[in-house]
Amino acid sequence: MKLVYAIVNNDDVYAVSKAFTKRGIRATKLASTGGFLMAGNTTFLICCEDAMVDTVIDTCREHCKKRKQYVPSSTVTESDLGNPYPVEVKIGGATIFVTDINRFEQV
Ligand code: 2BA
Repeated sequence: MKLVYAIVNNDDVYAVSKAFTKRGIRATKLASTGGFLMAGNTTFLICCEDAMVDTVIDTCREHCKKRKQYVPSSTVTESDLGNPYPVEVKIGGATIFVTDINRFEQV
């Protein structure tokens, strides 16, 4: 079994949740915050059979959009402190980690 962590933009959460449910994928949603932009995002925890992992990733790929955002250049590098122009940051789709599960119990 695997545990998939999928960090998803809040704007994509509804579509991803609906698609997981339709495909029989069980998930827990955690409210999370990106360390860089310090904006809210959502982390899905999905424990599933190994054979299901690709379906989980494909579902995220289908429903998570890539976005651009502009941030002050001083956010990105200390050497740019004097630069008045914002810097483009590309966000997402989803950021996904897959880990092994040693034991799964529901008691
Ligand atoms: P944030 O940390 O708020 O990052 C948002 C976007 O800002 C990132 O998009 C990336 O394009 C950019 N970014 C992040 N750190 C940067 C830096 N030091 N310099 C320049 N640009 C930077 P994504 O890569 O798509 O990440 C979206 C969200 O996924 C992140 O939000 C964070 O919550 C999570 N994430 C991404 N990579 C991670 C990792 N290696 N470990 C844990 N969480 C991660």
